Amino acid sequence: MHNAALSRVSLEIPHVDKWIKAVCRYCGAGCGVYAGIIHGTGRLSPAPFSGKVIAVEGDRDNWNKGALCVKGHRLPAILYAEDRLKYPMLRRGGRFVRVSWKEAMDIMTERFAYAIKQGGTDAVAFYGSGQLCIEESYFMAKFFKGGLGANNIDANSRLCMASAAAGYIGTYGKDEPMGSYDDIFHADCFFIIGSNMAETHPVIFKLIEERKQTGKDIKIIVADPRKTITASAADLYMGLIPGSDAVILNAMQHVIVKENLYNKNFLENHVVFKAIRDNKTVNVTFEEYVKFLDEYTPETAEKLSGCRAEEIIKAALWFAASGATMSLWCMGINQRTSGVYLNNLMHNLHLLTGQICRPGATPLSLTGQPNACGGTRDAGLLSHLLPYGRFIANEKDRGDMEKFWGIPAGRINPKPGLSTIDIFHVFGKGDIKALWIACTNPGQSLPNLSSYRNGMGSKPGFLVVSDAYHPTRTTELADLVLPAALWIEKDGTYGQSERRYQYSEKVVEPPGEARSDLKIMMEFAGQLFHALGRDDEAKMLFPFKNSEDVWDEIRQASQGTTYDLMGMTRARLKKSHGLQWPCPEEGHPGTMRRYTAQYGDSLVRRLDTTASDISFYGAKEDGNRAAIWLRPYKAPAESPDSEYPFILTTGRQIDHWHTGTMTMKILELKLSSPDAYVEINPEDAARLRIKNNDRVRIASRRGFIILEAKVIDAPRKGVVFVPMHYSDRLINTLTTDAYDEISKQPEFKICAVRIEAAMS
Ligand SMILES: Nc1nc2c(c(=O)[nH]1)N[C@H]1C(S)=C(S)[C@@H](COP(=O)(O)OP(=O)(O)OC[C@H]3O[C@@H](n4cnc5c(=O)[nH]c(N)nc54)[C@H](O)[C@@H]3O)O[C@H]1N2
Ligand SMILES: Nc1nc2c(c(=O)[nH]1)N[C@H]1C(S)=C(S)[C@@H](COP(=O)(O)OP(=O)(O)OC[C@H]3O[C@@H](n4cnc5c(=O)[nH]c(N)nc54)[C@H](O)[C@@H]3O)O[C@H]1N2
Ligand code: SF4
Ligand SMILES: [Mo]
Repeated sequence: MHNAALSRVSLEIPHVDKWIKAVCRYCGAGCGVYAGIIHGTGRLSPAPFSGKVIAVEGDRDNWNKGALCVKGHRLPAILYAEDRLKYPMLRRGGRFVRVSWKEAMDIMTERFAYAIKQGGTDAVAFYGSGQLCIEESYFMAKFFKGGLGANNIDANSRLCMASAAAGYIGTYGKDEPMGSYDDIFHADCFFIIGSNMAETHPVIFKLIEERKQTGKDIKIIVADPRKTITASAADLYMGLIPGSDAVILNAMQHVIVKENLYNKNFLENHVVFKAIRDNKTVNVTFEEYVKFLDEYTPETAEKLSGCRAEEIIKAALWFAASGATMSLWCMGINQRTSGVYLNNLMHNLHLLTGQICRPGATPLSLTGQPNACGGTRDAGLLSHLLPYGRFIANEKDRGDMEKFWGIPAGRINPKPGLSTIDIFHVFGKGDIKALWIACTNPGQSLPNLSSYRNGMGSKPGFLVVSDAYHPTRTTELADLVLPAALWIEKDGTYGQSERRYQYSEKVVEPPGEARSDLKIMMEFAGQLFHALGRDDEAKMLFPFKNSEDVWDEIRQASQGTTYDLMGMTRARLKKSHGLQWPCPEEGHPGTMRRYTAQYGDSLVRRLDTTASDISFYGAKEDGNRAAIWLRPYKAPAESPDSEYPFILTTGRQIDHWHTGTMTMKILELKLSSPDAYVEINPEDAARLRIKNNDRVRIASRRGFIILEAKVIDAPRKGVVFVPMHYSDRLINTLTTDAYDEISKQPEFKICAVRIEAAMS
């Protein structure tokens, strides 16, 4: 079993003087860590290292039980990279020059105030990240939506979790998983689809490997068009054609119904059936649902998906008949023009079989970034959201937040703001005149990149970027670059994949004049309000001195909602190894499994007085019942044809993090995965006369790049894979920006390309 990437061995460095509790800053698994610093006074702790972090250890008392992956183990080096940005830099005459913070803030204020005077509050925008702390995300949501009445504020989670969030809301009325990592220890069948978790959530995957090794009859199903490292652990591997998931998921439901393996009792008590007819949502009967599934026979599914009918039947039977089934999915499902439908289909399988709301039986969408859940989703950083499950488009929710924030009724703009792709589109045209990007690198990570890079580089609008490094593929396009504190150079709270909130201490000072994002945000908000002649209001809206003050307001904003964080005081979070919401009172242990009173959700009885045990209390309008949706297969935005005969899919490797600004600075990681490549199946390679390590040209309708070929029996025939991490090979110049019409999440996983040997 693949385990090489993981290590339980801590770096025993003798002269660490103090270990301080924090959280890994990379993936949404959210491993607890301890950072080891030295004082730099003794023989074994020489002065040049004074006050520096020299090691990390996994937190043995946290869910990860001390384990970290290769990236986590090497975290300290990201703090000390040579290209750390230490001072604000302003573009003057085509060059970046160092300026003071005062100059930087004055210019930024002037440009944003000017934009608002010219074009109203729709003319300014903020593009944030699932890697900002909760306090930072909440502050920006309040500043823009409550303070300015400006909704053009979104985050990179739009590229990542938007379909998952919309899927949960559509099915249960509320976002975020009901289950926990603990379910892994109780599950008998794992259905992993569109996730290469051995490389992307390695420590969670390790728990699955441990469960498999208990000697019990544990089944693992992996559905992915590539034979990934994750797939090598599968008892049943389904190498589907990219884009065909809906056919398989509907065919699995078809089999479950035909074989009478569905849970009638559960359906009667907890489920409604829904469909879209004439652009309206309507409730339908179980019989109509069964009729809808008629056409999705395993044989039809075989034709469209490239998986054998027997495999589909086997997957359905294992899923339905196991003692407890847990499914896990990620970008192979979310980054799709049918992403929301696919998320609903995942939930359908659990509701149909009653594989839900008990230990081991649960759907769990894996989140990508360390704070996509806590920050962008829960605290309301996305352009259609308000904090803690409230929506911009909902009048009552707007009223509640206006009252809570003490602002005049009607201040919050009732029209949801632009989503990521549209913000960059409009910025390019000049209608957004000032844009601030923080903690994300869209100059590399947006799809259909060339058009958006042109927009960011052309100068009708003013572009501010705060990042920890310079240059990046985004800072190089900016007018003003602000130096940000990174990871444990600032404190804050993070919310990860299983609703666990964790506080991360500030351990060391940032380099040069770098500041925490929160400090930059607070100062900018104060100055902008001053420039707009609204000093008094600023005092009322932003009474915060530090992140703890913001955290206290956040808890109040969540009070009484289904997220209730009142029990998570800062003092308690400091001592604990994370707490799972809802956690309504100080003595409350947190909630491992939602929607079930028997397994510890205290909100069930409070929000649904008639419930004996399970209640989907988020779906009040449907009588606290979750929805099984009739969701037909939709073809991807682009399919292969004679001109572009291959499907390009893009994604991740274990060693690197997204755009590589951090991991490419770490010698072992850089040496382990130094250059971009394209994975090609041996049969395709032979037909194209391409050999391993040959240079190939790969082109889509939008652009081309030259890469080394890696001929490997991983992608299925007709599919090629390129990682997203390499800043000198921008694979996103090829990808499509077509997006899901509900979630507005783009289809990074599928576009049509042509491949040929490159002239050398
Ligand atoms: N090492 C590392 N770990 C990370 C990250 C990182 O940058 N590096 N980033 C984090 C973030 S933000 C995210 S969002 C997650 C992403 O985590 P994952 O989603 O696990 O990673 P990806 O490699 O993007 O894509 C997963 C798989 O989807 C498959 N796929 C492509 N098309 C389809 C399809 O049509 N159907 C199905 N079923 N599968 C398909 C791909 O072959 C790929 O193996 O990782 C997180 N963890
Ligand atoms: N082709 C392709 N493209 C994709 C994807 C894909 O699968 N395929 N996946 C998409 C997904 S799921 C995601 S999440 C995005 C991720 O894409 P990005 O968010 O653009 O990638 P990161 O490299 O994580 O960017 C984070 C930036 O913040 C900086 N930084 C780090 N810490 C701090 C801090 O504390 N403060 C500030 N101000 N800056 C900081 C880093 O140096 C870096 O430049 O990419 C998307 N793009
Ligand atoms: S699994 Fe994710 S959170 Fe854990 S150490 Fe690795 S990158 Fe960090
Ligand atoms: Mo992501």
